[in-house]
Amino acid sequence: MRNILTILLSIFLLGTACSQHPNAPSPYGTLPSPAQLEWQKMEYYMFVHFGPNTFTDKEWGDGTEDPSVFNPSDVDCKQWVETAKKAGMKGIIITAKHHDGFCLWPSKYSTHTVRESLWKDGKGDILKELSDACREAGLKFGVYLSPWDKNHPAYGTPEYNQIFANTLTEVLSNYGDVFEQWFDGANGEGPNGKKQEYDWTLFNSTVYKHQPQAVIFSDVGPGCRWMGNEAGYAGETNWSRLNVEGFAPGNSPALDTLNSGNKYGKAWVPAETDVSIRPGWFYSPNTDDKVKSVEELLDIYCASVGRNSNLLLNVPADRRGRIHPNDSIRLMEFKGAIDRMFDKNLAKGKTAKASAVRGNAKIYDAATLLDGQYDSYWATDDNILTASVEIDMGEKTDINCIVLQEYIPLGQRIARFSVEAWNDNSNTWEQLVGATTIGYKRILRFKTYKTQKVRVNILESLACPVLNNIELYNIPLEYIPATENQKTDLIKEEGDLSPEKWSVLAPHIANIAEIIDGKTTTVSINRTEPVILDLGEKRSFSGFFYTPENRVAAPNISRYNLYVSSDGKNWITVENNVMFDNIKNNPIRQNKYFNKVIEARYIKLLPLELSNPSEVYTVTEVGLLK
Ligand code: FUL
Repeated sequence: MRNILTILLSIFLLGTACSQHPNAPSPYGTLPSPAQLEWQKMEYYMFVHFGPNTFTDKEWGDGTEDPSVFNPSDVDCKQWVETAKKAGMKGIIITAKHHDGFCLWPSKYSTHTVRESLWKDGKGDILKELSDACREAGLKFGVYLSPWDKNHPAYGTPEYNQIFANTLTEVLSNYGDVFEQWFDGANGEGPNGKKQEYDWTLFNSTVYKHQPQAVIFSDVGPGCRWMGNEAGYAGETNWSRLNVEGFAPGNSPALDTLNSGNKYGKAWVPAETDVSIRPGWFYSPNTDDKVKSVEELLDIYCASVGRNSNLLLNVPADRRGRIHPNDSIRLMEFKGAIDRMFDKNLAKGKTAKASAVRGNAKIYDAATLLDGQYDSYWATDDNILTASVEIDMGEKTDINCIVLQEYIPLGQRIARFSVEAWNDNSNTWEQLVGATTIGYKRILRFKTYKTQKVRVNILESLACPVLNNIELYNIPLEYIPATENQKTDLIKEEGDLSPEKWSVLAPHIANIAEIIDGKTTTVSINRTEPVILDLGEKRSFSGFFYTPENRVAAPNISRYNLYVSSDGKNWITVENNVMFDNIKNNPIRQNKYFNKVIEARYIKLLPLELSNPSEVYTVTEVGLLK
């Protein structure tokens, strides 16, 4: 009897053992929090810049503007929400308070708010209208607040930090759930000429107290990080890990580190790509015809969402308080293009096999890559760091795009991979594309290839690879860039004075004429030397422009004096100690209009300060505005 019992027990135990799965892979490195994972799955959401700058053609207000300039004629936050939703976006982040200190809600900690404006007789509240509209439509609501405040009298004193924390409390406890708190790290002078020492520990703890689930954006997180430029391009290599020790917002690691993260970083601080649909962040009628093209937006999408980063696309509200038709039409075209690209996943329902499967268990096999389930994944045994997956589409098919996803709840592991296609003429695998990191999502576009089988090779992984999704597409040819990252610089604009008779009198360097040739080449000039133009004759003009070198790390002019003269000897100061706002992070052409039309033959531009320390400064182009 005892023997029979022992045998039965053994059979039972054996049965249980066989039906048990091998353990799931242990997590690798630091991991996303549940809030960061949920945030990453949002992928694409809207930034709205709105405030006094909307009405003054400025990128940075100086806090002295009369609040009555903020007077939108027809605010409709529901229209923003509807536009964002139709564009496929999952949320909206609003500039509740920009550097000018103006609050889009009637804050009791400021006297520079919607309450002091003419809008709705001072009774309006943009945060209320927008958060209500978001909630109603099922979009998430987020807030941008700049600690830099050029208006607040306490800015630059120790008291200001608590005032800013109170301001945060107001915003974070009165408008429902906030999915992201966007902290601008910019730190400049306030009304008393002083900079503030920010208390980030206080600011972050205030956010978590009122919105524990909020993801905090700053140069260095803790929730998500700036990816180092405002042009829309996350690193080709992009780790979600970052070493943050010793850094703070405004005092961040090198820009290329922000762009690529740290392979062995200690904190999980994924990248967010913030970029504007127009050249500047705020609405201006001057940029109505400069809304980015569908091709540019697709490149940005593939270089952000397609490179393990979320995309925060800025669509400014216009002077009515609505999204301008040029932007909303473009957004719908862009959404149409994305839908067409990802309309038919050619791998769906097809078969996949892997060179290695964890414990040979079905739950980790390659079929999980094609099942559309986020939480089912392919993995190998712990000691297998290189492996391949082969997808058989059953018949020869044109493909030119692949989407891959790592299962990041277990960490980011893959450091290098390649994609190959089977060539049945030569009976060999041919490489289509190779890249480094995958992370939450990687999208790669390549030249169209007709094949029945595609192979993904994991060539370097920091722990056993864990992938949960592979998709294959044949996207319309016009959505494949000739060369990735190719961008055209429109240097000439309508309204520029024609430079035919001009010459550059100083500095005396060989290629100096390139600063007025209408092309994108950049010239480096000794930092003490001004640029002097001779227009060949007296001309009248109402402003000038400076096109910097289009690189965040370039030593561009950030503060300048401008003089004019009729004889080249006696100079009149037209602009004294003026800034090119935000030129460091967004090095685009700067148009500066004077308050009156000027007549002169000679122009002198003297740099006073550069956006990056250097002995030389860079100029792509200078010119005059009609
Ligand atoms: C920067 C600001 O200085 C710009 O004006 C803009 O708001 C951008 C999103 O962040 O730091």
